[in-house]
Amino acid sequence: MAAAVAAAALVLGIPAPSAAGVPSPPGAAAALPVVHPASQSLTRAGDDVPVTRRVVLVTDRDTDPAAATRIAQVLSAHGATRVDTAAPGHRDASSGRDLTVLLGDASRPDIAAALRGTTEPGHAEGYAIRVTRGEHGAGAVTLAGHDAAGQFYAVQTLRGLLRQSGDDGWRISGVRVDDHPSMALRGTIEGFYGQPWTHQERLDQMDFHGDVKANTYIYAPKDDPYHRGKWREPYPADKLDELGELVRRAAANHVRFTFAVSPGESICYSDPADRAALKAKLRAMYDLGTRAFSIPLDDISYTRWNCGGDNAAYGAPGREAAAAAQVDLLNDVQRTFVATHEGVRPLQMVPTEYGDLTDTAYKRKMRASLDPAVVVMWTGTDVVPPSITNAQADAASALFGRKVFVWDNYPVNDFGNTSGRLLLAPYDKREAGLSDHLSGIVANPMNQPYASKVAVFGAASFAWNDRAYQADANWTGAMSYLAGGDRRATEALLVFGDLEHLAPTFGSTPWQSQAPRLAARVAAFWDAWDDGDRRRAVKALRAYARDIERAPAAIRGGAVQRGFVTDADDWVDATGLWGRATVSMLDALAARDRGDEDRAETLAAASRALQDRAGALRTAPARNTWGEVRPKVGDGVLDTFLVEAGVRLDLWDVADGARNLAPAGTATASSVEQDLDRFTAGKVNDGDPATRWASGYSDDAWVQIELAAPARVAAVTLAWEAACANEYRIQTSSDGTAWTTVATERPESCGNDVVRTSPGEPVRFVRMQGVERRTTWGYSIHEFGVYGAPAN
Ligand code: LTM
Repeated sequence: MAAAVAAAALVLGIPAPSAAGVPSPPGAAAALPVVHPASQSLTRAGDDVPVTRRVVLVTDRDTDPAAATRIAQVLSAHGATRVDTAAPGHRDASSGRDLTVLLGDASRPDIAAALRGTTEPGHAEGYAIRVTRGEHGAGAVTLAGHDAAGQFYAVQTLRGLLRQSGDDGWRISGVRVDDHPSMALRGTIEGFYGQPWTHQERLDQMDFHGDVKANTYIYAPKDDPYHRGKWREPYPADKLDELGELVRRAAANHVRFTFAVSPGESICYSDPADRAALKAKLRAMYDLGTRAFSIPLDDISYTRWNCGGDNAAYGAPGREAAAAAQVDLLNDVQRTFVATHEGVRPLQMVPTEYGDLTDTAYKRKMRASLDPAVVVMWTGTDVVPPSITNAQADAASALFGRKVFVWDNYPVNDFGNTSGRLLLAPYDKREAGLSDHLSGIVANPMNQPYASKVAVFGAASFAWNDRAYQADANWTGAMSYLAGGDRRATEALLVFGDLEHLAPTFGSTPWQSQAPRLAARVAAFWDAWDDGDRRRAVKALRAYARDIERAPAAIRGGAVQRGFVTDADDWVDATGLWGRATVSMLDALAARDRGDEDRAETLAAASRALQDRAGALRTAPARNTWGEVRPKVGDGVLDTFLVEAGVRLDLWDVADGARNLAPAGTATASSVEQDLDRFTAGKVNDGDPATRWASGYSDDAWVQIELAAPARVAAVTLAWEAACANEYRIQTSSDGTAWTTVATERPESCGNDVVRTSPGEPVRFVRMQGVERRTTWGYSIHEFGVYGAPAN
């Protein structure tokens, strides 16, 4: 007998459906839908089929309950007013006109017959979909899972196959899909320092993981005291209740809640009581339903023991002895806990040497003695690697004697170089083919869970199908997902995300650049401006600046997930101000170009006031370990543009309308920090705000530009890195030998300095001569601008 499940079945608190696929443009009926993660195979099989008001959902006892609940929810949100369930073979008078959905195991006879040539999945977590149209025009959708997870993922893909067709309601693309994950482990490790996510945020993340076909969430928040410092102590009852709810919510989304406990700061490896305490902690989580466990041993000292017993058991402290002690513990947990408890997956661990490719006594001991079943994590060639290649993954796997499991430190923002940043660039620079060399990838997210979804959406998509992954298209898909498919909000998020694109490493060179879309527009602006095509230049950049200005309203307009808006609130505020400042400055340039000097001055002053307001904003409350800091927005691109535009206005009548002559000149310096290629003098005039010159560690260091031809110089701009000067001089010379000091500066803070000079006699050389450093490092400058006019 058919049973109505419809909307009433939505009891799990799963969020309203949103785009797993990017909406197709109108009129593109026959175009294949874009689905994230990309399916292994998705081809057109026939016409699209309508979602009818009544849908018959055919299930049996092997149908995954989570998949059944989700499909009912998806159909109800896309035009079905009634979803009736029926058993296979059941016939119902009206079903000939209604959409029929077969959901279940691929081996079920009605499903196997309906697949009609669509490849049977044959792969863990795999599934097949076949959409067909019957004689009466009614559709049939077959969702066939290799296992329960496969059924659930078939439903997730179906969300991306829905498209609205005018007044006609919703349609399902007439496709055939054959899909499975490329990597067995996909998802996140909540492994950052600073304020852990809240319980509600984690529940939401479980639903999100289900949406993006991620099957792993590792619970390892560094600042949960019971995870590290108080690892021996059981969780208090209320916390345990929360964890239990989380485990259940994870299971309802086919996510393996993976419980991690990190005893390395205080454990006595050889002490039976400590081992028993550790296993008791795991056992409590097992009793809650957890079937996956991890013992991270990162960020601990391995050159001292926590007890005298370990000295007796493993010898004097050192790399090899530390590995021996860790192996002893891990093998014990794997063999006497994991292997003896029904359904538990192989133990995971994070080695103390997790972020390099150097063979050491520690790694040799690990690969020789660690139980082969234990899964080993690795962060790449560094804590935050600029990229991960197949060759590196192979090398790491060889070092640890098994395919490593990547702990990807992106988009985590708990370290100094991320201060004031949301990391919203797409997941990128991981080589296609890594699925052959790794056991999986989990992303370590930001303290801001909703904002992390941009990168995690990409990481999960990459892990599902690395060979088909396209960073840019996926980025749009991620924003569309956060915006519930709303086009205007999606566009606003892309504009906003571009301004939060910079992704730092632990070193001085970011691995993702700042605001690449804006930077390209700014470069085009100055090209057109300097070519004399000023109106066109202003029109084009102003349109984008207006998009920046209006992004906050679109982001806060209602379509974007509330949690994202909360996470990004301070950055969104700052974005609005920077956008207005940019529009105002462009209007000032346009007014000056029209000859309206007064209006130009008023508008430039308004822009500067807005820049000051934006610069005065602080993130509050601070979830991160950085404390209260300025939310960074397009830094190095937006602020640099505004400085340059301001200088151009200031110098309008000076030196025939000064322009930046530095890029055509040659930079040299007294010294380069550790003679590193990435800090050479040429970085100050390469036009790239992400690069920088850094000097040796002396007060009298200098960097200079030799101009292409003698010029009258009206201003110098310096974009300082954090290692700036307490005092410096600007000097000029016609021959590079005899120098004249034209300005002495004592800046209050490290930022963008604009130094006006009197354009007197033509000079060939302009120098920043250091007098006193602000830090123990040298001097460091991103860009050195020389504004003037060639003497001839
Ligand atoms: O990366 C690992 C394995 N451990 C820690 C993380 O907990 C931390 O979030 C990241 C980023 O700061 N760095 C680490 O070393």
